[in-house]
Amino acid sequence: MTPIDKLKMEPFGVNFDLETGEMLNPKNHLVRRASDMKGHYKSEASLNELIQNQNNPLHYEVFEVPVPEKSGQLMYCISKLQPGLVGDECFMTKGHYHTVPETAEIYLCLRGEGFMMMKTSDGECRLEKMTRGRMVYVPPFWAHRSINTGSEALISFCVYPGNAGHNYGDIEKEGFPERVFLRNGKVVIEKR
Ligand code: S6P
Ligand code: ZN
Repeated sequence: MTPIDKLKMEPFGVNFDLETGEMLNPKNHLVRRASDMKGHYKSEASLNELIQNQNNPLHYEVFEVPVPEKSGQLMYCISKLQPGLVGDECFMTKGHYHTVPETAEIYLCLRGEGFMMMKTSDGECRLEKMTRGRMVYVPPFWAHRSINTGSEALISFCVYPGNAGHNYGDIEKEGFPERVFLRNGKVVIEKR
C-alpha cells in the first residue's frame, strides 16, 4: 500500500444543531466527571466535597465521529464543558499538550462563555476569551484547557491534525500558571 492509499477514504458529512451545540449521531462519547479531575483544582477538599455530596457531577463531554489518527487527516469534535465551581474555581478541562507538539488546533465557540488558557513549557501563559461566534487559535507547542465562567455549558467545535494525539502527563506534572475563579459574580484570575 502506498502512503496515498493509506489516506484514501470516502467523503462524509456530519450534522450539528448549532443552537444547542450538539453533534448529531456521534460515534464516540467521552465523559469526564468530578472524580476524573483529581489534582487539577486548587482545593482538593472542595473537589472531594463535590464528589461525595453532589453525586460526582458531570464535568465535561467530548463527542466525535473519528477519522484515522494520521498526518494529513483532520480530527474534529464537540467539547461541552458544564458550568460550575469547585470551591470558587471555575469548572475546566484537564488540559493537554499535543503528543506531536508542533500541531495547532482551532476552537470555534458555539455556546457559553469562558476562556481558553494556553501555556508553553517555558511557563508563558495566555488567556483568550471564548464566547459564541469567537474562534480561538491554539498555535503549535501551546498546552490548552477550556474554562467555563458562565452559567450555561461552554460548547466548542475543535479541529486539529489527525496525528496530534494528547499528552496529559506533562500538564499533570506542571499544572497551568494561572487559575480562574468566580467571586461575588466577578471573574478573578490569579497566578499560582
Ligand atoms: C483535542 C481538543 C479537545 C479536548 C476536550 C477535552 O485536541 O483539545 O477535544 O480534548 O476539550 O479536554 P481535555 O483537556 O480533557 O482533552
Ligand atoms: Zn488539543
